[in-house]
Amino acid sequence: MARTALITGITGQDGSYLAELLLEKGYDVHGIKRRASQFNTQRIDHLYRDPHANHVAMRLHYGDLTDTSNLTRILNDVRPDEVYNLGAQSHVAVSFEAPEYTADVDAIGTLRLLEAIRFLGLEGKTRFYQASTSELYGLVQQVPQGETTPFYPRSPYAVAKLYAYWITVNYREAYGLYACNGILFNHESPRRGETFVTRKVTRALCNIAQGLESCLFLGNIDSLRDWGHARDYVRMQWMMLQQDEPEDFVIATGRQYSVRQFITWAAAELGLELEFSGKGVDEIATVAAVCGDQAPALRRGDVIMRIDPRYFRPAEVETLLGDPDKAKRKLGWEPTVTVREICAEMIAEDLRTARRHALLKAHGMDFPVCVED
Ligand code: NDP
Ligand code: GDR
Repeated sequence: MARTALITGITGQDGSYLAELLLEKGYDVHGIKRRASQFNTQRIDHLYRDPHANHVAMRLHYGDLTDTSNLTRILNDVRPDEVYNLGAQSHVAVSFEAPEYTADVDAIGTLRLLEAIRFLGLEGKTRFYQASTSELYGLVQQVPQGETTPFYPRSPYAVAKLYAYWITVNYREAYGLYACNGILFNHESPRRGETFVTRKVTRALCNIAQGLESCLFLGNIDSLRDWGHARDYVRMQWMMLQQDEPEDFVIATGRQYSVRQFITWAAAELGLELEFSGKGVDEIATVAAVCGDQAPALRRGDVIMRIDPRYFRPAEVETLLGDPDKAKRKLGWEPTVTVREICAEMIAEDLRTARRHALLKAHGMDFPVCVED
Protein backbone atom coordinates (compact mmCIF):
# COMPACT_ATOMS: atom_id res chain seq x y z
CA MET A 1 0.00 0.00 0.00
CA ALA A 2 1.31 3.42 -0.93
CA ARG A 3 1.82 5.79 1.96
CA THR A 4 -0.40 8.87 1.99
CA ALA A 5 0.70 12.44 2.65
CA LEU A 6 -1.31 15.63 3.06
CA ILE A 7 0.45 18.91 2.24
CA THR A 8 -0.97 22.29 3.24
CA GLY A 9 0.58 25.01 1.08
CA ILE A 10 1.09 22.60 -1.84
CA THR A 11 0.75 25.48 -4.32
CA GLY A 12 3.69 27.33 -2.72
CA GLN A 13 7.43 27.05 -3.40
CA ASP A 14 8.16 24.29 -0.87
CA GLY A 15 4.85 22.51 -1.40
CA SER A 16 5.61 22.04 -5.09
CA TYR A 17 9.08 20.58 -4.50
CA LEU A 18 7.81 18.37 -1.67
CA ALA A 19 4.94 17.06 -3.82
CA GLU A 20 7.49 16.14 -6.53
CA LEU A 21 9.68 14.34 -4.00
CA LEU A 22 6.84 12.38 -2.42
CA LEU A 23 5.39 11.36 -5.80
CA GLU A 24 8.85 10.10 -6.82
CA LYS A 25 8.87 8.04 -3.62
CA GLY A 26 5.54 6.45 -4.53
CA TYR A 27 3.30 8.34 -2.09
CA ASP A 28 -0.32 9.21 -2.72
CA VAL A 29 -0.17 12.96 -2.31
CA HIS A 30 -3.09 15.12 -1.23
CA GLY A 31 -2.82 18.88 -1.16
CA ILE A 32 -4.94 21.73 0.11
CA LYS A 33 -5.39 24.60 -2.30
CA ARG A 34 -7.23 27.85 -1.71
CA ARG A 35 -10.09 29.00 -3.85
CA ALA A 36 -8.82 31.97 -5.90
CA SER A 37 -10.37 34.08 -8.64
CA GLN A 38 -7.64 32.91 -11.04
CA PHE A 39 -5.71 29.65 -11.40
CA ASN A 40 -3.14 29.42 -8.58
CA THR A 41 -1.59 26.02 -9.29
CA GLN A 42 1.21 27.08 -11.69
CA ARG A 43 3.93 25.54 -9.53
CA ILE A 44 2.29 22.10 -9.54
CA ASP A 45 0.57 22.02 -12.94
CA HIS A 46 3.33 19.74 -14.28
CA LEU A 47 2.33 17.17 -11.62
CA TYR A 48 -1.37 17.29 -12.46
CA ARG A 49 -3.14 14.22 -13.88
CA ASP A 50 -6.74 14.13 -15.01
CA PRO A 51 -8.69 13.18 -11.86
CA HIS A 52 -10.85 10.88 -14.03
CA ALA A 53 -7.87 8.67 -14.87
CA ASN A 54 -7.49 5.24 -13.23
CA HIS A 55 -4.80 5.92 -10.69
CA VAL A 56 -4.18 9.49 -9.72
CA ALA A 57 -1.30 9.94 -7.27
CA MET A 58 -1.91 13.63 -6.54
CA ARG A 59 -5.26 15.03 -5.51
CA LEU A 60 -6.17 18.58 -4.53
CA HIS A 61 -8.83 19.62 -2.02
CA TYR A 62 -10.21 23.10 -1.61
CA GLY A 63 -9.51 24.37 1.86
CA ASP A 64 -8.10 27.00 4.13
CA LEU A 65 -6.13 26.96 7.37
CA THR A 66 -8.69 29.33 8.88
CA ASP A 67 -11.52 26.79 8.46
CA THR A 68 -11.67 24.15 11.22
CA SER A 69 -14.50 22.05 9.79
CA ASN A 70 -12.89 22.00 6.35
CA LEU A 71 -9.54 20.83 7.75
CA THR A 72 -11.18 18.18 9.92
CA ARG A 73 -13.22 16.84 7.01
CA ILE A 74 -10.17 16.65 4.71
CA LEU A 75 -8.11 14.89 7.39
CA ASN A 76 -10.95 12.47 8.02
CA ASP A 77 -11.29 11.68 4.29
CA VAL A 78 -7.56 11.33 3.62
CA ARG A 79 -6.41 9.83 6.96
CA PRO A 80 -2.80 10.58 6.00
CA ASP A 81 0.34 8.86 7.29
CA GLU A 82 2.14 12.20 7.12
CA VAL A 83 0.96 15.81 7.30
CA TYR A 84 3.29 18.58 6.13
CA ASN A 85 2.00 21.94 7.37
CA LEU A 86 3.64 24.33 4.89
CA GLY A 87 0.64 26.62 4.39
CA ALA A 88 1.13 30.11 5.79
CA GLN A 89 0.90 33.83 5.22
CA SER A 90 4.65 33.62 4.78
CA HIS A 91 5.67 37.23 4.02
CA VAL A 92 7.29 38.97 7.00
CA ALA A 93 6.62 42.53 5.77
CA VAL A 94 2.98 41.72 4.94
CA SER A 95 2.50 40.36 8.47
CA PHE A 96 2.92 43.91 9.83
CA GLU A 97 0.01 44.97 7.60
CA ALA A 98 -2.18 41.91 8.31
CA PRO A 99 -1.12 40.77 11.80
CA GLU A 100 -4.43 39.27 12.88
CA TYR A 101 -4.90 37.25 9.69
CA THR A 102 -1.28 36.09 9.91
CA ALA A 103 -1.87 34.87 13.48
CA ASP A 104 -5.07 33.10 12.45
CA VAL A 105 -3.42 31.21 9.58
CA ASP A 106 0.11 30.64 10.88
CA ALA A 107 -0.56 30.10 14.61
CA ILE A 108 -4.16 28.96 15.04
CA GLY A 109 -4.11 27.15 11.67
CA THR A 110 -1.42 24.88 13.10
CA LEU A 111 -3.48 24.28 16.24
CA ARG A 112 -6.54 23.47 14.11
CA LEU A 113 -4.61 20.73 12.27
CA LEU A 114 -3.15 19.24 15.45
CA GLU A 115 -6.54 19.28 17.19
CA ALA A 116 -8.19 17.65 14.18
CA ILE A 117 -5.60 14.85 14.21
CA ARG A 118 -6.34 14.29 17.90
CA PHE A 119 -10.11 14.64 17.56
CA LEU A 120 -10.14 12.03 14.77
CA GLY A 121 -8.02 9.64 16.84
CA LEU A 122 -5.18 9.74 14.31
CA GLU A 123 -2.41 10.34 16.91
CA GLY A 124 -1.11 6.78 16.52
CA LYS A 125 -1.05 6.94 12.70
CA THR A 126 -0.35 10.46 11.48
CA ARG A 127 3.07 12.10 11.67
CA PHE A 128 3.16 15.91 11.61
CA TYR A 129 5.75 18.30 10.18
CA GLN A 130 5.59 21.99 11.12
CA ALA A 131 7.29 24.58 8.90
CA SER A 132 9.11 26.57 11.58
CA THR A 133 11.50 29.32 10.71
CA SER A 134 14.77 31.08 11.47
CA GLU A 135 12.64 34.22 11.96
CA LEU A 136 12.01 32.81 15.46
CA TYR A 137 15.55 33.92 16.36
CA GLY A 138 14.82 37.49 15.25
CA LEU A 139 17.04 39.65 17.40
CA VAL A 140 19.73 37.02 17.63
CA GLN A 141 21.01 35.99 21.04
CA GLN A 142 23.79 33.67 19.84
CA VAL A 143 25.81 33.08 16.64
CA PRO A 144 25.34 30.73 14.85
CA GLN A 145 21.75 29.80 15.72
CA GLY A 146 21.04 26.16 16.60
CA GLU A 147 18.23 24.12 18.15
CA THR A 148 18.92 25.47 21.67
CA THR A 149 19.39 29.16 20.79
CA PRO A 150 16.74 31.32 22.55
CA PHE A 151 14.01 32.82 20.39
CA TYR A 152 13.28 36.57 20.06
CA PRO A 153 10.68 37.05 17.29
CA ARG A 154 10.58 40.46 15.58
CA SER A 155 7.39 40.44 13.49
CA PRO A 156 3.75 39.34 13.73
CA TYR A 157 4.74 36.52 11.36
CA ALA A 158 7.51 35.33 13.67
CA VAL A 159 5.34 35.63 16.78
CA ALA A 160 2.62 33.55 15.09
CA LYS A 161 5.24 30.97 14.08
CA LEU A 162 6.51 30.93 17.67
CA TYR A 163 3.04 29.81 18.82
CA ALA A 164 3.00 27.17 16.07
CA TYR A 165 6.45 25.95 17.13
CA TRP A 166 5.45 25.51 20.78
CA ILE A 167 2.01 24.03 20.12
CA THR A 168 3.72 21.40 17.97
CA VAL A 169 6.14 20.60 20.82
CA ASN A 170 3.22 20.61 23.27
CA TYR A 171 1.13 18.10 21.28
CA ARG A 172 4.19 15.86 21.03
CA GLU A 173 4.75 15.98 24.79
CA ALA A 174 1.10 15.99 25.91
CA TYR A 175 -0.44 13.47 23.51
CA GLY A 176 2.51 11.49 22.20
CA LEU A 177 1.95 12.75 18.66
CA TYR A 178 4.84 12.22 16.24
CA ALA A 179 5.30 15.95 15.58
CA CYS A 180 8.47 17.80 14.51
CA ASN A 181 9.58 21.34 13.84
CA GLY A 182 11.96 22.00 10.98
CA ILE A 183 13.55 25.36 11.82
CA LEU A 184 14.42 26.31 8.28
CA PHE A 185 16.59 29.23 7.28
CA ASN A 186 15.78 31.11 4.05
CA HIS A 187 15.59 28.88 1.01
CA GLU A 188 15.14 29.99 -2.55
CA SER A 189 14.67 28.66 -6.07
CA PRO A 190 13.26 29.75 -9.43
CA ARG A 191 9.85 29.00 -7.86
CA ARG A 192 10.37 31.50 -5.02
CA GLY A 193 7.49 33.98 -4.61
CA GLU A 194 8.15 37.15 -6.63
CA THR A 195 8.07 39.48 -3.60
CA PHE A 196 10.81 37.80 -1.53
CA VAL A 197 14.08 39.62 -1.94
CA THR A 198 16.13 37.11 -3.98
CA ARG A 199 13.40 36.55 -6.55
CA LYS A 200 12.53 40.24 -6.61
CA VAL A 201 16.18 40.93 -7.49
CA THR A 202 16.60 38.21 -10.14
CA ARG A 203 13.27 38.94 -11.80
CA ALA A 204 13.74 42.73 -11.82
CA LEU A 205 17.36 42.63 -13.07
CA CYS A 206 16.34 40.32 -15.94
CA ASN A 207 13.44 42.63 -16.84
CA ILE A 208 15.72 45.69 -16.66
CA ALA A 209 18.36 43.96 -18.79
CA GLN A 210 15.70 43.32 -21.44
CA GLY A 211 14.25 46.84 -21.30
CA LEU A 212 10.98 45.81 -19.62
CA GLU A 213 11.57 47.74 -16.35
CA SER A 214 13.84 50.63 -15.52
CA CYS A 215 14.85 50.38 -11.86
CA LEU A 216 14.74 48.00 -8.90
CA PHE A 217 13.59 49.49 -5.56
CA LEU A 218 14.67 47.76 -2.36
CA GLY A 219 14.76 48.27 1.41
CA ASN A 220 17.54 47.16 3.75
CA ILE A 221 20.24 45.70 1.48
CA ASP A 222 22.67 45.25 4.38
CA SER A 223 20.66 42.50 6.03
CA LEU A 224 22.45 39.16 6.23
CA ARG A 225 20.87 35.80 5.49
CA ASP A 226 21.79 32.12 5.29
CA TRP A 227 20.30 31.05 1.95
CA GLY A 228 19.88 27.46 0.72
CA HIS A 229 17.99 25.70 -2.07
CA ALA A 230 14.32 24.76 -1.51
CA ARG A 231 14.82 21.32 -3.11
CA ASP A 232 17.52 20.43 -0.55
CA TYR A 233 15.34 21.68 2.29
CA VAL A 234 12.17 19.70 1.42
CA ARG A 235 14.30 16.53 1.32
CA MET A 236 15.10 17.26 4.93
CA GLN A 237 11.41 17.79 5.76
CA TRP A 238 10.69 14.25 4.59
CA MET A 239 13.75 12.81 6.39
CA MET A 240 12.58 14.30 9.68
CA LEU A 241 9.36 12.27 9.56
CA GLN A 242 11.21 8.98 8.88
CA GLN A 243 13.09 8.81 12.21
CA ASP A 244 12.19 6.48 15.09
CA GLU A 245 11.58 9.43 17.44
CA PRO A 246 10.25 12.91 16.60
CA GLU A 247 12.77 15.72 17.04
CA ASP A 248 13.27 19.32 15.95
CA PHE A 249 16.07 20.26 13.55
CA VAL A 250 17.70 23.43 12.24
CA ILE A 251 18.17 23.38 8.48
CA ALA A 252 20.70 25.87 7.12
CA THR A 253 23.90 26.05 5.11
CA GLY A 254 26.07 27.64 7.82
CA ARG A 255 27.07 30.46 5.44
CA GLN A 256 25.90 34.04 5.48
CA TYR A 257 25.79 36.78 2.85
CA SER A 258 24.20 40.21 2.47
CA VAL A 259 21.36 41.19 0.14
CA ARG A 260 23.87 43.55 -1.51
CA GLN A 261 26.17 40.59 -2.25
CA PHE A 262 23.25 38.69 -3.79
CA ILE A 263 22.49 41.70 -6.06
CA THR A 264 26.14 41.74 -7.18
CA TRP A 265 26.02 38.03 -8.07
CA ALA A 266 22.72 38.39 -9.91
CA ALA A 267 24.13 41.28 -11.95
CA ALA A 268 27.32 39.31 -12.71
CA GLU A 269 25.19 36.47 -14.14
CA LEU A 270 23.88 39.05 -16.63
CA GLY A 271 27.39 40.27 -17.49
CA LEU A 272 26.99 43.44 -15.42
CA GLU A 273 29.47 44.95 -13.04
CA LEU A 274 27.84 47.25 -10.49
CA GLU A 275 29.10 50.15 -8.45
CA PHE A 276 27.29 51.06 -5.22
CA SER A 277 27.43 54.71 -4.16
CA GLY A 278 25.64 57.05 -1.75
CA LYS A 279 24.61 56.25 1.79
CA GLY A 280 21.47 55.03 3.55
CA VAL A 281 18.28 55.89 1.69
CA ASP A 282 20.35 57.66 -1.00
CA GLU A 283 22.35 54.61 -1.95
CA ILE A 284 22.19 53.58 -5.62
CA ALA A 285 23.71 50.88 -7.82
CA THR A 286 25.08 51.99 -11.18
CA VAL A 287 26.24 49.87 -14.12
CA ALA A 288 30.07 50.10 -14.17
CA ALA A 289 30.63 47.67 -17.05
CA VAL A 290 28.61 45.52 -19.45
CA CYS A 291 29.97 42.40 -21.11
CA GLY A 292 28.20 39.86 -23.28
CA ASP A 293 24.76 40.25 -24.82
CA GLN A 294 22.46 39.38 -21.94
CA ALA A 295 21.64 42.98 -21.05
CA PRO A 296 20.97 44.68 -24.41
CA ALA A 297 18.96 47.48 -22.78
CA LEU A 298 21.76 48.64 -20.46
CA ARG A 299 24.71 51.02 -20.82
CA ARG A 300 27.53 52.04 -18.49
CA GLY A 301 26.27 54.66 -16.01
CA ASP A 302 22.63 53.46 -15.91
CA VAL A 303 21.18 53.45 -12.39
CA ILE A 304 19.45 50.13 -11.85
CA MET A 305 18.82 50.06 -8.09
CA ARG A 306 17.57 52.62 -5.60
CA ILE A 307 16.46 52.43 -1.98
CA ASP A 308 12.79 52.95 -1.18
CA PRO A 309 12.18 53.34 2.60
CA ARG A 310 8.71 51.86 2.02
CA TYR A 311 10.46 48.47 2.06
CA PHE A 312 12.04 49.00 5.48
CA ARG A 313 10.31 46.91 8.13
CA PRO A 314 9.05 48.35 11.44
CA ALA A 315 11.41 45.91 13.18
CA GLU A 316 14.14 44.24 11.11
CA VAL A 317 15.94 40.93 11.48
CA GLU A 318 19.44 42.13 10.59
CA THR A 319 21.40 38.91 10.67
CA LEU A 320 20.74 35.16 10.57
CA LEU A 321 23.25 32.32 10.38
CA GLY A 322 22.23 28.73 11.05
CA ASP A 323 24.12 25.82 12.53
CA PRO A 324 23.02 22.65 10.69
CA ASP A 325 25.34 20.39 12.71
CA LYS A 326 22.56 18.25 14.26
CA ALA A 327 20.91 17.59 10.87
CA LYS A 328 24.30 16.59 9.43
CA ARG A 329 25.22 14.34 12.35
CA LYS A 330 21.88 12.64 12.99
CA LEU A 331 20.36 12.49 9.53
CA GLY A 332 23.37 12.69 7.26
CA TRP A 333 21.81 15.70 5.53
CA GLU A 334 24.01 18.11 3.56
CA PRO A 335 23.02 21.08 1.43
CA THR A 336 24.08 20.36 -2.17
CA VAL A 337 23.69 23.78 -3.81
CA THR A 338 25.49 27.02 -2.96
CA VAL A 339 23.71 30.37 -2.94
CA ARG A 340 25.82 31.46 -5.91
CA GLU A 341 24.51 28.46 -7.87
CA ILE A 342 20.94 29.19 -6.74
CA CYS A 343 21.33 32.75 -7.96
CA ALA A 344 22.57 31.50 -11.36
CA GLU A 345 19.62 29.09 -11.65
CA MET A 346 17.13 31.84 -10.78
CA ILE A 347 18.66 34.27 -13.27
CA ALA A 348 18.65 31.63 -16.04
CA GLU A 349 14.94 30.99 -15.48
CA ASP A 350 13.92 34.64 -15.12
CA LEU A 351 16.01 35.64 -18.14
CA ARG A 352 14.20 33.06 -20.29
CA THR A 353 10.87 34.62 -19.27
CA ALA A 354 12.10 38.22 -19.72
CA ARG A 355 13.44 37.40 -23.22
CA ARG A 356 10.08 35.87 -24.18
CA HIS A 357 8.28 38.99 -22.94
CA ALA A 358 10.75 41.28 -24.73
CA LEU A 359 10.13 39.38 -27.97
CA LEU A 360 6.37 39.78 -27.58
CA LYS A 361 6.87 43.47 -26.88
CA ALA A 362 9.07 43.85 -29.97
CA HIS A 363 6.18 42.41 -32.01
CA GLY A 364 3.74 44.96 -30.65
CA MET A 365 2.16 42.63 -28.11
CA ASP A 366 2.60 44.88 -25.13
CA PHE A 367 1.53 43.85 -21.66
CA PRO A 368 2.00 45.30 -18.17
CA VAL A 369 4.97 43.90 -16.22
CA CYS A 370 3.87 43.59 -12.61
CA VAL A 371 6.53 45.36 -10.50
CA GLU A 372 4.58 45.94 -7.28
CA ASP A 373 6.73 44.98 -4.23
P1 NDP B 1 4.95 30.28 -0.04
O1 NDP B 1 4.52 31.64 0.35
O2 NDP B 1 5.59 30.05 -1.37
O3 NDP B 1 3.68 29.29 0.04
C1 NDP B 1 2.73 29.40 1.07
C2 NDP B 1 1.62 28.42 0.79
O4 NDP B 1 0.62 28.58 1.81
C3 NDP B 1 0.90 28.65 -0.55
O5 NDP B 1 0.50 27.41 -1.08
C4 NDP B 1 -0.32 29.44 -0.12
O6 NDP B 1 -1.42 29.33 -1.00
C5 NDP B 1 -0.64 28.73 1.19
N1 NDP B 1 -1.51 29.50 2.07
C6 NDP B 1 -1.45 30.81 2.39
N2 NDP B 1 -2.46 31.15 3.20
C7 NDP B 1 -3.20 30.04 3.38
C8 NDP B 1 -4.39 29.76 4.08
N3 NDP B 1 -5.06 30.71 4.75
N4 NDP B 1 -4.88 28.50 4.06
C9 NDP B 1 -4.25 27.53 3.35
N5 NDP B 1 -3.12 27.73 2.65
C10 NDP B 1 -2.60 28.98 2.66
O7 NDP B 1 5.90 29.75 1.13
P2 NDP B 1 7.15 28.76 1.04
O8 NDP B 1 6.80 27.60 0.19
O9 NDP B 1 8.38 29.55 0.77
O10 NDP B 1 7.27 28.29 2.56
C11 NDP B 1 6.56 27.15 3.04
C12 NDP B 1 6.41 27.25 4.55
O11 NDP B 1 7.69 27.30 5.16
C13 NDP B 1 5.66 28.48 5.05
O12 NDP B 1 4.94 28.09 6.19
C14 NDP B 1 6.76 29.44 5.45
O13 NDP B 1 6.31 30.32 6.46
C15 NDP B 1 7.80 28.46 5.96
N6 NDP B 1 9.19 28.88 5.83
C16 NDP B 1 9.69 29.26 4.62
C17 NDP B 1 11.02 29.55 4.47
C18 NDP B 1 11.60 29.97 3.16
O14 NDP B 1 12.70 30.52 3.16
N7 NDP B 1 10.93 29.71 2.04
C19 NDP B 1 11.96 29.47 5.62
C20 NDP B 1 11.32 29.02 6.85
C21 NDP B 1 9.99 28.73 6.93
P3 NDP B 1 -1.52 30.28 -2.34
O15 NDP B 1 -0.61 29.66 -3.36
O16 NDP B 1 -2.95 30.20 -2.68
O17 NDP B 1 -1.06 31.64 -1.92
P1 GDR C 1 12.62 37.01 5.06
O1 GDR C 1 12.79 37.05 3.48
O2 GDR C 1 11.98 38.23 5.58
O3 GDR C 1 13.97 36.63 5.61
O4 GDR C 1 11.57 35.82 5.24
P2 GDR C 1 12.74 38.26 2.43
O5 GDR C 1 13.34 37.72 1.20
O6 GDR C 1 11.39 38.86 2.35
O7 GDR C 1 13.71 39.35 3.10
C1 GDR C 1 15.07 39.07 3.34
C2 GDR C 1 15.78 40.36 3.74
O8 GDR C 1 15.83 41.23 2.61
C3 GDR C 1 15.47 42.53 3.04
N1 GDR C 1 14.92 43.32 1.93
C4 GDR C 1 13.79 43.08 1.27
N2 GDR C 1 12.89 42.06 1.37
C5 GDR C 1 11.83 42.07 0.53
N3 GDR C 1 10.95 41.06 0.58
N4 GDR C 1 11.64 43.07 -0.40
C6 GDR C 1 12.51 44.11 -0.52
O9 GDR C 1 12.31 44.99 -1.35
C7 GDR C 1 13.65 44.11 0.34
N5 GDR C 1 14.71 44.93 0.47
C8 GDR C 1 15.48 44.46 1.43
C9 GDR C 1 14.44 42.30 4.14
O10 GDR C 1 14.26 43.48 4.94
C10 GDR C 1 15.08 41.13 4.86
O11 GDR C 1 16.02 41.58 5.79
C11 GDR C 1 11.66 34.64 4.46
C12 GDR C 1 10.24 34.08 4.29
O12 GDR C 1 10.30 33.00 3.38
C13 GDR C 1 9.70 33.60 5.61
O13 GDR C 1 8.46 32.91 5.39
C14 GDR C 1 10.70 32.63 6.24
O14 GDR C 1 10.22 32.21 7.49
C15 GDR C 1 12.07 33.30 6.39
O15 GDR C 1 12.51 33.71 5.09
C16 GDR C 1 13.10 32.35 6.95
